[in-house]
Parts: sequence; structure tokens; C-alpha cells
Amino acid sequence: QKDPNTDKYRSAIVHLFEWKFSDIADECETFLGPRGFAGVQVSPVHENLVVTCPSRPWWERYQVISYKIISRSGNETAFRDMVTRCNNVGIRIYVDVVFNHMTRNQTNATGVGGTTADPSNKLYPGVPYNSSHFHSTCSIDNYQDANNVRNCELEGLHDLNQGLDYVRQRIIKFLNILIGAGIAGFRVHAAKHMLPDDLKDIYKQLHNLSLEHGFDPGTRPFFYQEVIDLGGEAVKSSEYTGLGRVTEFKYGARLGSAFRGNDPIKYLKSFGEQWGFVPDGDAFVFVDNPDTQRDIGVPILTYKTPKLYKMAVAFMLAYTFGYPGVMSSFFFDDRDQGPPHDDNDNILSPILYLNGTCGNGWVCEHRWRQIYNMVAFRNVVAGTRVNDWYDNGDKQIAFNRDEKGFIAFNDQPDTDLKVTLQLRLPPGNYCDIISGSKIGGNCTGKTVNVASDGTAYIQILHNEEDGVLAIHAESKL
Ligand code: ARE
Ligand code: CA
Repeated sequence: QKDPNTDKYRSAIVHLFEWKFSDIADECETFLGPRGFAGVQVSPVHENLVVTCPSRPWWERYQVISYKIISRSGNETAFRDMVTRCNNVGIRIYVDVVFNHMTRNQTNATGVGGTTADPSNKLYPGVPYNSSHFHSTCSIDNYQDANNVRNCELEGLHDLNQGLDYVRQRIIKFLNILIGAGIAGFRVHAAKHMLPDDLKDIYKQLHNLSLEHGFDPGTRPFFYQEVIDLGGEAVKSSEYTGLGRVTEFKYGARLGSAFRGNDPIKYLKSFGEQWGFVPDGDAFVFVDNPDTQRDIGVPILTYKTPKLYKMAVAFMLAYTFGYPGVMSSFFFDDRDQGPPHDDNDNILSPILYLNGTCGNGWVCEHRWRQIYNMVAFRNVVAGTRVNDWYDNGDKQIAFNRDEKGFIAFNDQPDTDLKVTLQLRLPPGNYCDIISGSKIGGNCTGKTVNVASDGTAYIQILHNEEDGVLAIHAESKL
């Protein structure tokens, strides 16, 4: 289904990429719950192949050796504890599930939990699977041919045949264990490489979400399916929208391009289906994800270009299209580099500085004030429309969210935004939640005065730290 099953006063799923389960549980309790986030996408939880060359890359977690719950993020006990603790504070958990394929060939293939396999003979005793459960060996080399895309190997990863009931049952059992632990949904990895009909049959056989974990009777899991459809290929996102949401990769690419100035942001007035995206209710949207962060040459924005990145994330959270995912990364220079770890390859916990930001190799974009305050903005304006679009014909824009919120962007590299606009928020003084926060009755950032006639003078200088200004009903002083 397409509803993320979150608490209705919350929004945004943050991807705590490669975080340990125990750290995620702490984060739910101390930060995500209080700040109004809705959920966490965790990295794959199944047992993966230990990749030693290169040493422990982040992507080893996409090479499945068994469906036991054990990974560098923790074991099954830690996983269950995390889900329970997060659910208790209103934060739902979404698991990245990989069942298109197992591993590629590697001699002495061993998993993080000690399970062994013989990939060159397609033998995975940990499940168990043997060669009869896989498609015959061929490489994906023609995206114009749907059969090639679905029945051949992605990067040499042995391709499971979901057309077989035996294979489907192994997958269903794994997914039902996760549902039993209390999760709210799945990010279906490489959905594009599986037949929609096979997925439909798998989804249909899954249990309802756990009553014990506070879901209403009959609640179906949320599915957001990884389908990269940038156009011009045989397999289309629309083949999957009947089953759940799909990851709309065009969204981050076009938003990145706009804020980078390639495409003036005035055009964002119509951002959505008119841009060739899947419909609003079918889209899972994000500015960047672990794959797009690492792709050189595309206009994606990441933590590496912070001013523009924060503007793009603010736009995503302030605007009404798709269900938003917020990325939370670790610092990397090299594409393959895994998460921060000690000498024994144990993942390190983030350290938290007094100002709330992270260290120890973790970026924690979700702890940047400009980002978490925009999650709060989204919660306050929920249910309102985007109205009174303003632009200067170029790279300065603003809009209201009915009488609940207002936001402005200055993406002009050398021009200030200085304009008086008609707002819908009631008259009064408001704290700009980008340059600061409302703490007690005071504002640590800029203040905006909405006059008795509803107009307000808005200013964003071109050389300010941030190119956004946002106020909402609860930031009234
Ligand atoms: C790594 C090495 C490879 C090696 C492989 C096997 O990099 O050189 O052959 O291991 O040992 C991730 C990493 C990969 C990693 C892989 C396995 O990104 O680097 O490979 O894990 O550990 C297509 C798919 C899309 C897929 C991309 C990568 O449609 O689903 O290719 N994305 C997912 C993930 C990745 C993950 C995998 C799949 C594999 O999100 O993180 O890989 O599990 C066009 C097409 C797209 C196509 C894209 C790139 O845009 O439209 O469909 O994406 O080109 O080819
Ligand atoms: Ca496949």
C-alpha cells in the first residue's frame, strides 16, 4: 500500500544509512521522536557477504547470503529492541529488503554471521537455495529489453527466480518475520528487476502489521519500491504504482539541477507530475540517496554543497509532492568507502556535540537545524495547500501554506531578496526557523513581522549562510 502508516502528526522518513540498531533506538528516543520525524529507513538487516576487497564497502550489504537478521548494524535481538523502542516513541521503522538477488561470486564466501555459501555453484545453504532457484547466468546489458533487465544478473549478482513458489515462500517468511518484529513497511530494493506480478503475489501473502506494536487491525505494510526510471527504457515506474509507491529518481535530479541554477527555480511552480514524475500519491521523493550521492556527473545535491542542499531539502519538505525521505550520511571521499569503523571493522557510534550535531565520521544531515526545523514546518502545515506563488521571474521564489506557513528562497548568487509580500499567517512577529529557532519565547535567528494588513517584509541577502527563510504558526513569538 501507499500509506506509510505513520503517526498523523508526523512526517518524513529519515534514512539512517549504515547506523547501528542500538544507535537508531537512542536516536528515536532522544531526537527523532521529540522533533516530529515519522520514521526511519534502516540499512538492509539480512546477513550479507563479508566483502574484503575493497575492505568492507557500504555496498556489501546488498549481497545477500542468508535471511538471518545479522549485519554490521546488529543482530536480531538488537533489531527487535530497536523496533520496539522506536515504535514506543511514535517512530516507525522501514527495512530495505533485498530479494532480487543473492551475492556475486567470491571464493570462501562467508557472511557477517558466519554462514557460508558457494556462489559460483549458486549454493546458499543458509536459506537454502540451489542453482534451480536462480535464473540462468546472463548479464544485464540492455535496458531496452525488459526480460534482460528482470531475468539477468545486475552487476554479477545471482538473480533469484521469484516465479517459483519455493523462492517466494522463502522471501515471504523473511518479510513476515520483520512484520512480526513491528516494522511498518519495506523499501523494496531493485524492484525494477523483478516482475510486478511476482511482487504482487509476494505482497499479498504478507501478514498485517503487528497489533502489539500499535497498528490498527488490518493494516497493510507500506511499500516503496526502488525503480530507477529516468525515461527511455523498457521498464517503467508506472508498472509498479499499483503495488505501492515508487522511488521517483527524476525528483532529486531535477531539484538539484534547479537549485544549482541550471534551471531557474521559478519553474518549480509546477514541480510534480507535469515534470514527467509519477503522480503525487505514488511517489517517494528524496534529494539524494546513497547511490545518487556517489554518482558523479548528475546534478544531485548532497551534504558536500551544504547551502544549496539545505535549500533543496527545505523545498521538498515545504512543498506538496510525494512522501519525503531525508538522507543522513557518513562522510566519504571514495565511492566504496564503508561507514566509520574501528580497527576490528565494528561500526562506530556517532558522537554528539553540545550544539546537537554529530561527529565520528557521521554527517547527520537530519540534525542540521535547517532540516529538522523544516520537518516541524511540514507537520504544522499538514493538510494545507501551496498558494500565492511569488517569483521574480528568475531564482527567487516564495509561497504560503494557507494560514499555517510561509517560505521564501533566494537562489540568486549575487542578488539580495528584499520584497514585501502578502502572507496568510495572522499578524504578529514570527521566528525564522532557518536562521534560528524559537526557544522559550525568543528567536535565535531573524524575525519577520506580519503587519495588520497581512503583508511582511522578507529579506534574504545573497551572502547569508542560508538561502531560505521559513515561518509557521508555531514559530509565532
Ligand atoms: C559492487 C561493485 C560492482 C560489482 C558488484 C558485485 O561496485 O563493480 O560488480 O559489487 O560484486 C550496490 C552498489 C554497487 C555494488 C552492489 C553490490 O551501488 O556498487 O556493486 O551494491 O554490492 C541499476 C539498477 C538499480 C541499482 C543500480 C546500481 O536498476 O536497482 O543499477 N541500484 C541498486 C542499489 C545499489 C546496489 C544495487 C542495486 C545492487 O540501490 O546500491 O548496488 O544490489 C540506469 C538504469 C538503472 C541502473 C543505472 C545504473 O540509470 O536506468 O536501472 O540502475 O543505470 O546502472
Ligand atoms: Ca531479477
